[in-house]
Amino acid sequence: MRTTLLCGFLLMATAVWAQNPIVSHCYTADPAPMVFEGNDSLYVYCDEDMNVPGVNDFYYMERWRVYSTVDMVNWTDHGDAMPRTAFKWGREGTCWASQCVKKGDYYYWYMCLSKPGDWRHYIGFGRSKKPSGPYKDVLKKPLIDTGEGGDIDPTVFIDDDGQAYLYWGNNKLRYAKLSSAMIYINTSIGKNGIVEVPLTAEAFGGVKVDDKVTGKDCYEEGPWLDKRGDNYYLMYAAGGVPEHISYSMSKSPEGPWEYKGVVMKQQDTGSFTNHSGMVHYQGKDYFFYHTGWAKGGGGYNRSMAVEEMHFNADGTIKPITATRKGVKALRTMNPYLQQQAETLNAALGISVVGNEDTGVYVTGIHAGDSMRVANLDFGTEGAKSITLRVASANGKGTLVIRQDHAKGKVLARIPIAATGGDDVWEEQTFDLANIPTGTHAVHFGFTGSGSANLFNWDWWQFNEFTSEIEAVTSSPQSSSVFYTLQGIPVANPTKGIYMKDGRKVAIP
Ligand code: FUB
Repeated sequence: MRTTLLCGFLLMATAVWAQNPIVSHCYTADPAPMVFEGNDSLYVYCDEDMNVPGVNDFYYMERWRVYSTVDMVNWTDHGDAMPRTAFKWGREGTCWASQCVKKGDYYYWYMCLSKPGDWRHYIGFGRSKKPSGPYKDVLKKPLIDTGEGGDIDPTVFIDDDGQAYLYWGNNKLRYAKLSSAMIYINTSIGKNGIVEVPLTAEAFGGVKVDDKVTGKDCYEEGPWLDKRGDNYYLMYAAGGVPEHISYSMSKSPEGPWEYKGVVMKQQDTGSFTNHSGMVHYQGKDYFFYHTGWAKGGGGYNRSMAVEEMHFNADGTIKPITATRKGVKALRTMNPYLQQQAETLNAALGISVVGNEDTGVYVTGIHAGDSMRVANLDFGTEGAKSITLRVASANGKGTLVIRQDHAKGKVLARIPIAATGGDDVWEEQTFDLANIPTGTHAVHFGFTGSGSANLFNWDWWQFNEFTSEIEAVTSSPQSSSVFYTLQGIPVANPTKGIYMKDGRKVAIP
């Protein structure tokens, strides 16, 4: 009995702290993290492993996806930011690794995919004015085509002098300098602008010939080029398959590279590939990689994960272990602000899609599905109600909101009435049966009948249980104007808390 109790307690503790994988409602691979100047969020670009019946023994990837976070534990899914079909020359199911950078007013997302009738990959890119897209193939043809294959896994890095470098390659490592407009390569170096990096033991720890590794290590694929201080880093998937992550350093983005060792050794994470990226965010360094850890996951159904990374005084990287625990939240989430339903700590069963009218929203909701949002600070007074923006064709779904986890205290049981269609959106406010106070995760569970989507969900917002808000919300307000909490109309509100449409809103 004592053992059972202890095990239960440990399991619960593990569940509470497990933050990896960072996305669990779909399979995400080849993470490329990025922080853009002037933007508070950390973005991760990736490709989506798709679980397609009959295609179980290889990759099938039809799109790239973008996620962002401000707290490292809740991740906003930005939907289908770049479908394969955006590349008219692209082959079905071949959307592999990518990385996005910003230059000037544009975001440039470099990725690799095949052409119809051809299994070789080519590097192309999408351009957008927003980090979450939509991205367009402005070149309308591959940017990189060596004619030899292996043109996969682009990493792009803009040096302090503004010069952008593109590295890539499987079993060969190549680089090119991008033109200042980022859409061509500078042909003045290497062979037509492409330089092949010698895969020597000094540079990569060993060499691989005919799949046999001689020496301690070798370059395989998935390069990541970055810089900290005066040091340039090249991380890569290493050692053949199954892969681990190793790295080399240099004083120049063009090398020569010096092998420095293993960053993340091969571990049984359920994925025989690994693919890494590093990023500095809110004073910490983070290492992103992928595993087979999501439910039903494996080598072709991978999931992104993150760990904190640390450097030694000489710039070398301290080895990192893949953990289920992942990283700690950087801050709490405010439940009294409108939060997108697709901002998730974990989810099962649901899908995230988007369209021009609604933007991104949660759909594919069925009985037994669930979503979780972590670290909501309800304050001392707590929440009295929740407002949802939902659309439902059948009105057969019920949302059960629980505190902390799937078996936690029920905060509300909300039948979602039919709104007239899956695209007819309504804002509905429901009182809570229990008042959450302090900091908690919230578990959204779904019950209902039938095999059809129960409802679509755009956003939610808890409403605070305070007399101050009661007093303000009861004052008459125009529907289109922001007011200060004292009731003074504000034409162009800046950062702060305001009243709009009779509700308290915050402009971050
Ligand atoms: O995702 C497909 C391929 O698997 C990537 O391009 C490689 O880096 C490996 O992760």
